[in-house]
Amino acid sequence: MATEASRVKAIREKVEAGQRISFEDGVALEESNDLFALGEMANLVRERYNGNFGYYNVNTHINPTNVCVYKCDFCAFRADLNDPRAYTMDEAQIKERAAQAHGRGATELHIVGGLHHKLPFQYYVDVVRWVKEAAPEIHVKAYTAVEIEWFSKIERQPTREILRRLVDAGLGSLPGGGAEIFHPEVRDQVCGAKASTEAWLDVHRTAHRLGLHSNATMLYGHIERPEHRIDHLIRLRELQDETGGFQTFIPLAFHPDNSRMDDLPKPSGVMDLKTMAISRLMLDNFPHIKAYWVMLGIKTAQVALSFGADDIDGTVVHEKIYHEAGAETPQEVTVAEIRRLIGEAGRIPVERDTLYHRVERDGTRWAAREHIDVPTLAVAGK
Ligand code: V47
Repeated sequence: MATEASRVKAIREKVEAGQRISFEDGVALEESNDLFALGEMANLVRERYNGNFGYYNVNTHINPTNVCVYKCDFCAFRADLNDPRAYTMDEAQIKERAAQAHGRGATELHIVGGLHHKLPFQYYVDVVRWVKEAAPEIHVKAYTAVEIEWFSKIERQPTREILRRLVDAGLGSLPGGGAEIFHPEVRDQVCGAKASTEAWLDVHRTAHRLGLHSNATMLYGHIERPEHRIDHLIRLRELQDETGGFQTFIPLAFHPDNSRMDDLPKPSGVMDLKTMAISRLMLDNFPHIKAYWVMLGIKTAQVALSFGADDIDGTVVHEKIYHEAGAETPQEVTVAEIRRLIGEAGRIPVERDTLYHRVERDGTRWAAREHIDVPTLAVAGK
């Protein structure tokens, strides 16, 4: 029987040769405790694609409502219609938030929220329109595939039509949320009521066909097993082979506080770094892997820049989903601090916009420059 060391050595040879690794290889990496070997391999791929750059952006989050028809076990953000915590932002509040973000030099607004029992699709279209009226230059990255599927149900229109209407209002791209864990053994338990795996993948397929870019996520560190994570990554890799429309993958570390799974421990530092590294290795066709500092904590996100990640997201303000679930990270990190952390990790800090154009900045004024191309996404053995 092959030892752990010999299995990792065989995988390392494939990675060095630029060959695709298999489901079994992924599971073997999950079973390995050789964190250094995992980090070294992931770093090789990371540097092959993104050299020594460490990307960040300047963004703000808006969560227009926390009222949600679904009750996902991991979610500490949602509220019932009559819950005293329930809120829905109106036009003035959305516009104020967008104008504030613009005034602070944000290039992106990340908008996601609950699926309100009573709000019509038009409200969600208006949110995008209000943002663009208040801050026309800002890129609107809005609504997860789960939200898009919900809009399609309440509006009785195909997702293509829903996306078209949102694009007409000013939508620029889709965030990667709502993916959780695709495997039915887990999905059915933690969020069985909401958009299925097939529906999630199909929304992104449709978006990519319309020329939109999107991100993808995986919520790890709860009830899933290693093979569920590898299965998740392979399903994303297959869709990316088909469309090429994903930009960034973001592994999301589960935060248990105030959720219905608050008896579970938080994922450990080792799990965070292993998941980051394995994601980089499995997703050989994704240009970017993001260490979302709000979720991971700033210190782990910084170390993750040597474990496969090339991006640490933004200077996020007004984030609610993780902070309700116990994230102890601050609401905002200054640009100077982000640049210092990236530089101290031995990387060259580069501000990017949502679609990975290099940003040139003079205070809060900015301009998007050339696209950041990732050189070799051709992988042998697909
Ligand atoms: O889908 C919810 C997760 C996601 C918890 O695309 C939780 O650039 C941990 O997808 N503990 C939404 N996670 C956020 C998201 C995201 C974040 C940053 C960047 C991008 C991007 C996307 O948050 C949800 C769910 O998977 N989530 N509750 C929790 N208690």
